[in-house]
Amino acid sequence: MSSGKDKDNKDKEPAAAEAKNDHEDSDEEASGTSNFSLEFLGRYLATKLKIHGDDKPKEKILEEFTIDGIVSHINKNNCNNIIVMAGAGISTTAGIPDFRSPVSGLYHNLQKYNLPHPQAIFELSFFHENPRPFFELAKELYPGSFKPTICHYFVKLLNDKGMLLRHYTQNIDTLERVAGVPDEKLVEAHGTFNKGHCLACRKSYTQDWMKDKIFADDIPPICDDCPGVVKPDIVFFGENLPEKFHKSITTDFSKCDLLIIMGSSLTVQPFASLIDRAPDGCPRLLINREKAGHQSGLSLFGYGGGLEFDRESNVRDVCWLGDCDEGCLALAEKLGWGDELKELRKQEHERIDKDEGKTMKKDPKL
Ligand code: CNA
Repeated sequence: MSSGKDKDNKDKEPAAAEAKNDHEDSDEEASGTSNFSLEFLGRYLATKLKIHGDDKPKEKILEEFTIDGIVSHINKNNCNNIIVMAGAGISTTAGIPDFRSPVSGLYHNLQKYNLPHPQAIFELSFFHENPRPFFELAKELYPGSFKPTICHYFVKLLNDKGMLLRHYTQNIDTLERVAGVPDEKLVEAHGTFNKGHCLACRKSYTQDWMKDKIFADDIPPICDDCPGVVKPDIVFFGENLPEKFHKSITTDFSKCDLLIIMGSSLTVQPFASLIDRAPDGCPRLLINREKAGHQSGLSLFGYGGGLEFDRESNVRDVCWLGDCDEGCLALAEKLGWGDELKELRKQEHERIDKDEGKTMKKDPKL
């Protein structure tokens, strides 16, 4: 990840943007302003300003706006530059809660940490004041206690078949790595528990070092060389995104021949805006429990942007609503890899249980 030494503020936007999004949500609720009226206002302004980014006639790219349409696109075009964008929803069936799902989401279960507000647990300013809640939560969610899901193995299979250009994940649980997605194909946009650094002298620490400290309740872990606190390299609100993220997005998206987005509310910037980097001719498939990305950014102002599956002008976007594992399995089955995917998951879970002897919290069955 880009180090905390780099004080370029450009990347502080993500945290600010998310905080702003959340703030805007509550304002919206309070004032009763609906997405409809915002969209209406946006389209009205777009008409007045003569901005018609969404109106230009476009060539239809998919035969149908379904998983079948996506499969036909893959087969006809021999897609081998597929980009996957993933969020917390691909890991919920492994037993790791996401942020925003009602009842089960982390934000709804943080009362015990007595925080000023839920996001504070991932805010650097609060962490400096009181790092304990973050480390208590880290203990609950620590990598090594969970097994990858069908989604993670689907991405691994895409790579094995030479079809994956890059997997961009917002997740910090390292399950892509556990599933065998190679480092060069992986962009961990919000960092990872894989490594850590002393916040004072920047000395680097391994995951095992941090894990030993955290599980021995030696919290917060203190640097061996100075009195600084050691923090896993996960990106907090107010921190820069990893350099690999910025380098990869500049070259990857122009090549993308299919974008698959799964398990994300697409509310955290700049990650969410990556959907707009896919070229015009590139289909985009959302696999999620709820619609996402369709009312984001400039789309609210009738100026293109965002996923288009709800718009009459849609030529390329598919929304598949349901469980990510089921969506990936449906896609794999239609590609003729259903059994291979199930077998890969079974064998890998057996291997993890046997070789690593880890005590897993859940073994979800499809
Ligand atoms: P989010 O905002 O919590 O959204 C998750 C989305 O996934 C929601 O739209 C859910 O409806 C959907 N969802 C949840 N479970 C499933 C499922 N089984 N099948 C289909 N859809 C499902 O999370 P995002 O990833 O969009 O937000 C980005 C945050 C979350 C990043 O900064 C992450 O670091 C952070 N996060 C990561 C983890 C993890 O590493 N596993 C866990 C919790 C939060």
